Amino acid sequence: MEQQQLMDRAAAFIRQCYQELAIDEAQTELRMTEVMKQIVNSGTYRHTTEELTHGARLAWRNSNRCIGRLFWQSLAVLDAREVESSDEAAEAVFEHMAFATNNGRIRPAITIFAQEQEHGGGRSNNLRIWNHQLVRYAGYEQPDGTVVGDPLSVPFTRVCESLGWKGEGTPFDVLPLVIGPSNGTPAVYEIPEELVLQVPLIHPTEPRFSALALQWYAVPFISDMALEIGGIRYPAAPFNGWYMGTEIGARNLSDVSRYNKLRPIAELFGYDMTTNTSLWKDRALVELNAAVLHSYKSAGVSIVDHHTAAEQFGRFEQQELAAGRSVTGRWSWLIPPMSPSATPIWHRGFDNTEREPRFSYQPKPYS
Ligand code: HEM
Ligand code: NRG
Repeated sequence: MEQQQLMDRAAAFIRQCYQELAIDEAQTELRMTEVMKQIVNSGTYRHTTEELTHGARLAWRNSNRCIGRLFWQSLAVLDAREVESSDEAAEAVFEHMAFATNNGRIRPAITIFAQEQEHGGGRSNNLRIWNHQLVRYAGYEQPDGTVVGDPLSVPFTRVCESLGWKGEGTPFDVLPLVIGPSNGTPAVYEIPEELVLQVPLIHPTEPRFSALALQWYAVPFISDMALEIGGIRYPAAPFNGWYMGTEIGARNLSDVSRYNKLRPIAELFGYDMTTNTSLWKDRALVELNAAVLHSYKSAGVSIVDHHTAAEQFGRFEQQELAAGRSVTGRWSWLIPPMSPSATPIWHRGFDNTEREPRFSYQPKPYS
């Protein structure tokens, strides 16, 4: 990045951060001078713990595709910037998982590893977490082209296998943690079983539902996005909240290109699948999503339904307006994938301007 651009982004962040944290003008100016000096002398600068914490929370607040932003101020920020080896990184990731899972009372958290050091125009060779999420199920393509497990995980599962990992071959094998430099051979770690809380799916009124042998993991930990704060990039910054039920029931387990379970569910409930007009897919979706919410609640695992999440998003907007800020958002992601027009979000528009601090996509470290 051009030095001038870095300085501009750093200045904008420091101003916003210190103003929101109610730090006085004199201290803000002092810090501004210090940051500019660091940039001139070293080409980059280092965030204080306070800046890192607030910066990560702002990145959540600015996540246009996230409906869960009401709780942005409660994000726990774990500083792992001193970590250098893959082994230490895996240790930090495991600590994050235990803290966040909290026996089911999920705590939103982020672990932030070293910032990117730029050199000679290209990107440096920082540690990356190669997994899309810390917990995901493997996908194995069969000779006949069908997939056992999660079809979305097929390419990454192949990477794991090429690194010497071998799964049991069930539809719900938890993939290993893969950490390494963006170019070079990574290390592979089996995630300790006690850190992977999972929920077998049961239905509130149909006992035969459990015969489908469906399950999902408790906590979504996104681990492949970069965090950008004031012109500084953090290529490894895994974060988690809790699930909205529809992510599991109206996408992961029901998409035709994922676990594709609407047919077996409709069969179990005896819906007429010879005609679209019986709405068997819609009915199966409702029962599957009811089962997801009921199962997580019964297991004591945090989850939110899409109606409550939409209400909470409305409160988030009110709260931001009251603080004198506007809310940005991406409509096509904020609407839930089930009954979207039954939420207020459907009937509105959003300004999809992208603000920094933010979470951004980055190229995969494998091809
Ligand atoms: C996206 C809900 C916490 C950052 C989403 C999506 C949902 C959601 C439903 C859309 C996902 C999709 O359609 O695939 C929630 C809920 C949370 C929560 C219920 C509970 C606390 C967080 C936290 C962060 C975050 C803690 C970051 C600190 C994001 C980002 C995206 C997103 C960056 C976009 C992901 C992408 O582009 O793939 N969230 N979220 N969310 N959320 Fe949240
Ligand atoms: N749809 C994905 C997860 C995306 C992020 N969702 C959250 N994030 N709830 C899935 O696995 O279904 N979060 O940080 O809580």
